Amino acid sequence: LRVHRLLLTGAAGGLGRVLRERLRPYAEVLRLSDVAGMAPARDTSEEVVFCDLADKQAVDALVAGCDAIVHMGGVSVERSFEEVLEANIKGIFNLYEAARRHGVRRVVFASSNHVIGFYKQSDKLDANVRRRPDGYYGLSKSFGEDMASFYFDRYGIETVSMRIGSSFPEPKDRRMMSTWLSYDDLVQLIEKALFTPNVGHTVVYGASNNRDAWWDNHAAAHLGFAPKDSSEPWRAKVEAQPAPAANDPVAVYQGGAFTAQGPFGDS
Ligand code: NAI
Ligand code: 15L
Repeated sequence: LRVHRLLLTGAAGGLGRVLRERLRPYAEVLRLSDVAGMAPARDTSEEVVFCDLADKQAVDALVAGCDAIVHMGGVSVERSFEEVLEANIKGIFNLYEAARRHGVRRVVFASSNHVIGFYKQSDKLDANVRRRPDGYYGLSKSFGEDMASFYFDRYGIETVSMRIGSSFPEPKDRRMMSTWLSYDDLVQLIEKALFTPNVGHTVVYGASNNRDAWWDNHAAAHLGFAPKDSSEPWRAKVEAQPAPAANDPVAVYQGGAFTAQGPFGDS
């Protein structure tokens, strides 16, 4: 299964650089966009477009001609409200408005575990729990999920919101033993999110098949996402690190350190 032109935002980022390679099989043309520097297009299968997500006109031009969008761009950690407002809140509005105007039917949105970050690590969650964002960043992802819901109900644009845990080459700490999402499993999830019919607005947790899982994806079973990797091979290495105090936010909350960060800048 392939789309003709697939837009990848955040293409210069940590996951964007991985996906630039790994999404090639799913599109005839991959349009890559970011505000940060990107390598030039390697051939006619790539288009490289510098674009600030907060710039409505630029986003409109970016989305024109695309058949689907994988939206990874934006502020990806806790920052001042003003920074988050530009890149993530105005950014996702600009993106959905452009999708509506240009007839894009499917969006894959990089939401985050930080929309539910204030749950305890002892809680087990499915996609229907009340959100408990753990900062301005988490709030912006929460807004993004509502934006996706609204654009489906009003305009029929379908979205899969992936509440990504921690997607890095390997789990780096005890918390990530539960939240880790391997790159292979991320790519599988995006493939399912792009090509499963009739997803409406689906919320799915993006984690590998980790032993001490916090999240239950039964509400997204129609995607058929079946993660193959696990954090287990890194257990000994991670547990060799000094353990945090039992009352340290990194050991208490699902969102870990994000629950205690900031305020930053103007906020
Ligand atoms: P990253 O910070 O490495 O990449 C984000 C990219 O967005 C950067 O290249 C940045 O230049 C770009 N960006 C920021 N503001 C922008 C703007 N105004 N206009 C255009 N581009 C802008 O983050 P990473 O790790 O690659 O994450 C990708 C996405 O996945 C982000 O949306 C992040 O919130 C989300 N996510 C990532 C997780 C992870 O474990 N890596 C976990 C949960 C969510
Ligand atoms: C996120 O949402 C961030 O984008 C990423 O950098 C990690 O901090 C991740 O969550 C996490 O919670 O580990």
